[in-house]
Amino acid sequence: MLELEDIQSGVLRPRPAPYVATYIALRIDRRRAGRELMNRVAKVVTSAANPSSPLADTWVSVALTYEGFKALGVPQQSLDSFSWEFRQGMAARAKDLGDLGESSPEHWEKPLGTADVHVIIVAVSPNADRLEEVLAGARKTYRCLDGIEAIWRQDCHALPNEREPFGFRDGISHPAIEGSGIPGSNPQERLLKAGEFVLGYPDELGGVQKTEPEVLGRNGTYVVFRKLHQRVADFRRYLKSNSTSSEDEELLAAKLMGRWRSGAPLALCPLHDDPQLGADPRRNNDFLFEADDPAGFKTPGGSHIRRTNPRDAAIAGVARIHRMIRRGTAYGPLLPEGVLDDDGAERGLMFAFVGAHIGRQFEFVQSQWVNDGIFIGAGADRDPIIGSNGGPGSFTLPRRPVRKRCQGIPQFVATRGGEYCFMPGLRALRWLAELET
Ligand code: N7H
Repeated sequence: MLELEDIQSGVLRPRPAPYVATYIALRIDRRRAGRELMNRVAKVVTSAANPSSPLADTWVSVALTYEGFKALGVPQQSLDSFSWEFRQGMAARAKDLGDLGESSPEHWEKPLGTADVHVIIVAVSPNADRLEEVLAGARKTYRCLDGIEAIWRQDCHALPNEREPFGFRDGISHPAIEGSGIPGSNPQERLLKAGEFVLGYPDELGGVQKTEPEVLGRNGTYVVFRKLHQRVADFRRYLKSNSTSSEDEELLAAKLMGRWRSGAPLALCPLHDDPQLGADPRRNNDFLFEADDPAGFKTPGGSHIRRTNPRDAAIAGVARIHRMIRRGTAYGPLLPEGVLDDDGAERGLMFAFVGAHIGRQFEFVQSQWVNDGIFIGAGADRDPIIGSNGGPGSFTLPRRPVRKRCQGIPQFVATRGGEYCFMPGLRALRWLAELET
């Protein structure tokens, strides 16, 4: 059984739709203040105990970086029991993640990627009033606490058309987790072992991740935050200049994503959009690839959703051990419909990954599936939507009688910063509050 009352709500619960969200980064200048902060946040953080209650759609979560654990005075033996990638931090992993050129840490929005970011508080709600209410509670935990400094904030909000900045419906596909009480979105996917997403439980490989002491890691998990800027005008111009009509443009967008912008999957409606299907959570993720579409004539092997979750498709490796929980929230203004020139505004997604294995989940997907094509026999092709390439990308569109090669795909997404964090269980927050080192 999963100890839901000890797991933070933000770990298991999909974000509401529509939503508003705020991310706040804190620096701990005094160890004692940091411990008092842990004591206070343990009282405002919501647990996953009510997995289906609509009220629990509003939540506050708290996560710490490795530097944050150090600032609290967590003993070295405990620090060493966390995963290697977490201890390195995201900025140190930049080369492997493809964060090069404009996306490299020296260009990141400060203080992201620096040793100053210790704690990240996230508040999510279906509407602005309730967000403000929970934020007021969250602020009380650190305001007037000498030795805690709020150093960064990011506000996010669902766009007016309920799509992400490129115009696609997002937040559709989620893995189903044994014991969570939250149904997965694909009825054809077997439940995943809880240890894939929460420490202290058996995972798909039979291992159980533990920290020293066990209470520190149990019911907690890793969270990867990435602020990803989206070049919407470039994306639109690419579609336009590689299509002969607006229908053709929409089909190309769908082929790059694996879904129409409405969310309807090509696997279920390959020839035309079906907005009703796209909006129907009982049907819009109910599909596999292999039996029906092994060669990718419907959903190209190189499309964003088939790369990042090949489901049952024949690939080098096993897809189940690379599943991820995602929590994307959009920031910045909508680029008005039809505008093809960049207006200079910052817009994109605060991407959040949740999982117990940063290495074989997030990092693997980012480096082997997003930024490489070898696992699907597609050579150097990268993810056409989010591939980071430092040069023009390419994409293969399986077609009869001959495949089409899309060349010169610009990089549509740039990394503005990010952090590897750990989101402790509620008991662990109290353990941190009571540290005496
Ligand atoms: Fe992606 N987008 O909004 O255009 N993503 N993603 N992603 N993504 C998905 O299924 C997007 C990013 C995954 O199970 C959809 O919810 C954008 C990273 C995975 O079928 C859309 C960015 C990584 C899935 C987007 C971005 C992933 C997925 C379809 C960056 C991992 C589920 C809607 C700015 C390293 C696949 C849905 C499945 C789906 C978008 C980033 C992974 C619309 C804009 C960095 C696993």
